[in-house]
Amino acid sequence: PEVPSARPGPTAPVLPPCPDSPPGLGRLLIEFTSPMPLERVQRENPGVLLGGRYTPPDCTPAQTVAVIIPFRHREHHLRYWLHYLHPILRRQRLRYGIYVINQHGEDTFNRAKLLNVGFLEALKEDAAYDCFIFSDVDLVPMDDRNLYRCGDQPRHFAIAMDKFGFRLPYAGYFGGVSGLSKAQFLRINGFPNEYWGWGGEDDDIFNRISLTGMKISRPDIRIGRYRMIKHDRDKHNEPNPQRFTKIQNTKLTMKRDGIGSVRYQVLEVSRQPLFTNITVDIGRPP
Ligand code: UD2
Ligand code: MN
Repeated sequence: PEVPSARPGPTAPVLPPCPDSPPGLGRLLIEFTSPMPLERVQRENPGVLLGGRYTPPDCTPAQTVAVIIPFRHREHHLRYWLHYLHPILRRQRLRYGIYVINQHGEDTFNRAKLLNVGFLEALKEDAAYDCFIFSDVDLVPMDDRNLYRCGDQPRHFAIAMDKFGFRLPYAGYFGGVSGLSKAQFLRINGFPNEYWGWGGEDDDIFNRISLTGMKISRPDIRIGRYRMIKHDRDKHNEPNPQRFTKIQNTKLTMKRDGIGSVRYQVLEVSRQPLFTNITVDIGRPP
């Protein structure tokens, strides 16, 4: 094999680029029945650094990926997510960090606003992040050929879910797990801050992408398969009755409502062994 011929310094060896299609990926067996203590997940992932950071030891990745998880009271799901995703992301040869954006208090949940906070706070931690993967805490891919990376168009990863019979529920569906480069995210002014409660925010994001002339890229339907941990609707995340009218108005609202207008207060940043927890006050619906 060819050896890279850049001048290696005495302390920093030059590593070859990480492979485009890493070896050893394929279908996975995913189940949520055996208990999953956090201590076990930590033991199984010794290579992960404080705050949930990881860099492949033997190659140089093209991107630095921030995984952003909107969160409140789902510790049980987070343990499964960390158990499955850390080894997957490692096998995918990614340089990454995990950010759990925890909504403080018991006011109405706001998924998209938490994701905006995650984008800004991850960049404050490391300005090198150039790819952002937004994932529900309860979604685990069933095939690790579904690479958690950004491309030249926004990416939708969770396209074939067990709860939808492994089919795309509708053409404009963009929920669950999605990924945008920093430039793509800024181009759509980030995500809406004004969707309180369940639903609609993913469709608004889809509209933003279409309205700025981008096209969604998706994996093969046989690869983009996911399991969702079964759950009831959470308290304080009732379906938002305004969602149907709001998604009709994305064109008008996206210029003023987005990453440029998000207001919040970080209450705590805590670097755990497998993730960084950011607890944030995002206010409440008007
Ligand atoms: C669907 C979408 C989701 C989002 C949502 C509507 C799928 C697979 N996912 O999820 O992306 O568009 O509809 O808002 O279609 N969460 C908490 N605590 C809470 C409430 C929510 O942590 O109290 C987080 C958590 O990461 C969860 C996510 O928000 O996975 C979405 O909420 P959900 O799982 O209750 O909604 P679901 O499954 O209908
Ligand atoms: Mn869910």
